[in-house]
Amino acid sequence: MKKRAPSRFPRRRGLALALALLLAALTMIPALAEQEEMTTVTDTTIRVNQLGFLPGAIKTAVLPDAEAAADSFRVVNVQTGETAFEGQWSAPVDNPGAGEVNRVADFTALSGPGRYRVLSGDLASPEFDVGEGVYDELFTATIKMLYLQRCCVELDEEHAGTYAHPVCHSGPAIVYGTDEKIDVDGGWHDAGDYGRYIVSGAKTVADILLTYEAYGVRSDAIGIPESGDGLDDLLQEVKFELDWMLKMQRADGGVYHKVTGAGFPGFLMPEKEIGDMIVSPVSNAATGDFAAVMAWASRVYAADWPEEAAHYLEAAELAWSYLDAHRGDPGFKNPPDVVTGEYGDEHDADEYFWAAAELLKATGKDVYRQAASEFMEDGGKRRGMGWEDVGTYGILAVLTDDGLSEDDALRQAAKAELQSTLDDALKLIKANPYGADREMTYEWGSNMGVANTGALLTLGAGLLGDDSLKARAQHSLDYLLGRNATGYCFVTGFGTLSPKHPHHRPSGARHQAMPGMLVGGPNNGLNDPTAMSVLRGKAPAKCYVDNLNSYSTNEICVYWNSPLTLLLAGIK
Ligand code: G3I
Ligand code: 9MR
Ligand code: ZN
Repeated sequence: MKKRAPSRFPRRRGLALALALLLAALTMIPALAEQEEMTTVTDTTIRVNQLGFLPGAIKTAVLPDAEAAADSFRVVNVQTGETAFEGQWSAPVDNPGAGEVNRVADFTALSGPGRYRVLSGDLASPEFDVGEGVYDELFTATIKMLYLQRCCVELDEEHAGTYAHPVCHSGPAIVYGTDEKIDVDGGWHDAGDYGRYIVSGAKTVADILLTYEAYGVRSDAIGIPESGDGLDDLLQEVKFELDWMLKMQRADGGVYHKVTGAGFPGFLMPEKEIGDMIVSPVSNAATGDFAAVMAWASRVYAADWPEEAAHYLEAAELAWSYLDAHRGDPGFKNPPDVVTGEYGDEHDADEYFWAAAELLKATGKDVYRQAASEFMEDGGKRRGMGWEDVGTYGILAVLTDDGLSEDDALRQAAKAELQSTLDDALKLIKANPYGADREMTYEWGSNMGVANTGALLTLGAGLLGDDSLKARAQHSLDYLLGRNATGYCFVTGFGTLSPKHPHHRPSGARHQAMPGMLVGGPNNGLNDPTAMSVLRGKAPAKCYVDNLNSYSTNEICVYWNSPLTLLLAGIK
C-alpha cells in the first residue's frame, strides 16, 4: 500500500478545492457522455483485438484513417481512468487491400492486468482486457461448437440450451445411383447447412488432434455430455466424427465423399429436414484425408481406446490400398441431382502425401516411406491446411515423425518447405497493418486462411526452434478478433461487435446467433446475391456483411472454428 502524502493545503482550502473538483466533475458529465458516444464502433474507430491480450503479448491497435487522429495515443484503464501507456502512432502505412492509409499504435510494454481502451484525439477503440486467461472462455466455446453441430443424436437442453433438438437426419441413407441403403449415422453438421462431408471433417479432426498432441491440451470440462467422465473431451468430441467417418468407408477401402440431402433446406432446425439422405460417390480426396486422420488417430487413441485405435489403423491401411489402385482417378463432381456443397478437388497428390506421411508415422512401414517420398514434390508442396489443399498437414507429420532421423532427406525437405511457407506468410503479414496474410484477394472463408496461418506460426515456432514466430501469431488472432477493416470481432457472441446474423440454420431458426462460431469473413469474390448487391465496389478487406443470406461472407463451418481452437492453444 502506498502511504498517503500529507496534504499541502490547510483545511479550508481543502474544502474549497473539494468543491471546485465537484464542480469540475459536474461540468465533465457531458464530456463523459460524449466519450461514450464516440466509442460506438464506426468506420473511423480505432481497431483492436476486442478480447484483449495475454500480458507478454505484442499489443497493437490500428487507426483506419491516418489523418483522423492526433499524433499521440493513450491507453486508458477504464476502471480507474488512469493513463496506463502513452505513445506515438507509427508513420502512415498504405493498406491497399482495405483501401486505407493506416497508422499503428504499439503498446506492447503495457502488461499490467486490467480493462483498457486506446484513445487518440476524439477517437477511441472498443474496450479490451489484458490478463491471463483472456482467451479461456473463447477456447472452450470453439470446441463446444463442434458438439452443437452433432448430427443424428438428440442435443438436450442441459448441454445445448436454445439449440437443443431431437434426433436429426438419422436412419439408412441411399447410396447414390443404387438401391443400397447404409447406416451413416453420426458426424458433425458441416456448417450453416446440415451436410456431412469427409474432406472438411478431416480438416477439423486434424486441428483438434494437433491441439491435443502439439500443446498437450486436456479438458474434461468442455460442457459436453461426456464431460466429467475422466476421459478427455477433445478426444471424445473428435471420436464422434471419426466413428461416423468409419461408416462412410466402403468394403474396398474407398470413402464416400459426403452424405447430404439433394439440396439445401430452408432455415429450419435439423430435425425438420426430413428428405432422403443421399450418400455421394467415393472420391480420392475423401479417401486420402480419411486414411490420414485414421492413421493419426490410431496413435492418439491407443492409450484410452485401444480397440478403436486398432480399428482406425486397419481402416487407414484399407483406404491406402484403395488409393494405390485408383491413382489418376478424376476429382469429385456433384452428381447431376445433388446440389449441396461440392468440395471438388482436381489435385489429389497432396491427399496421397498426407495419407502416406501419417501412415509412415503410425506404422514405420517402408511402403509408406516410399510413397511419402514419391508424393513430396507434387503433394507436400501443395501448401494448405484446408478442405482442398492439405500438403502442410503432411509436412507437419513428417517433421514430428520420431522414426525419421534429423538428417533424413524427407525430413530435410519438409523442414525447408515449412520454413518457406512461413517466410511467405510473414512477408504478407508484415506488409498489412491489420496482420492478415492477404493482399488484394480475400477468398471465401478467408478467416480460415488467417487462422491457419496463425496456427502454423505457433507450430513452426516449436518445429523450427524460433520463438519469434509464436509472437507473430498474435497478428492473426488480433485480425480475427477485431483489428481488421470491418471492425468486427468475427466470432459470434464474443467481443463488442460480433456477427448477429450468421448464415447458420439453427441460429436462423431460433433468431439468435449460436455463440463461439467463426464466420467466413471478407470475400471479394462476391459469391452470393446479397454480397453482390451490398458489397459491390468495396475494398477487398471490407467485403463482409453480417447478413443471414450472405453465405459467402457470413456462414460458419466446423473447419473454420478448428484452426481458431488450434491458434488459441498455440498462443497460450
Ligand atoms: O481455385 C480457385 C483459385 O484458383 C483462385 O485463386 C481463388 C480466388 O478466390 O478461387 C479458387 O476457388 C475458390 C474455391 O473455394 C477454392 O478455394 C472459389 O472461388 C470459391 O468460391 C470456393 O469457395 C468454397 C465454397 O464452398 C463454394 O464452393 C469455399 O472454399 C468452401 O468453404 C465452401 O464450402 C461450403 C460447402 O460447399 C457447403 N457447406 C458450407 C461451406 C461453407 O460455406
Ligand atoms: O445454405 C447454403 C450454404 O451452406 C452453402 O455454403 C452455399 C453455397 O453452396 O449455399 C447455401 O444455400 C443457398 C443456395 O446455394 C442457393 N439458394 C439459397 C441457399 C441459401 O439459403
Ligand atoms: Zn443432423
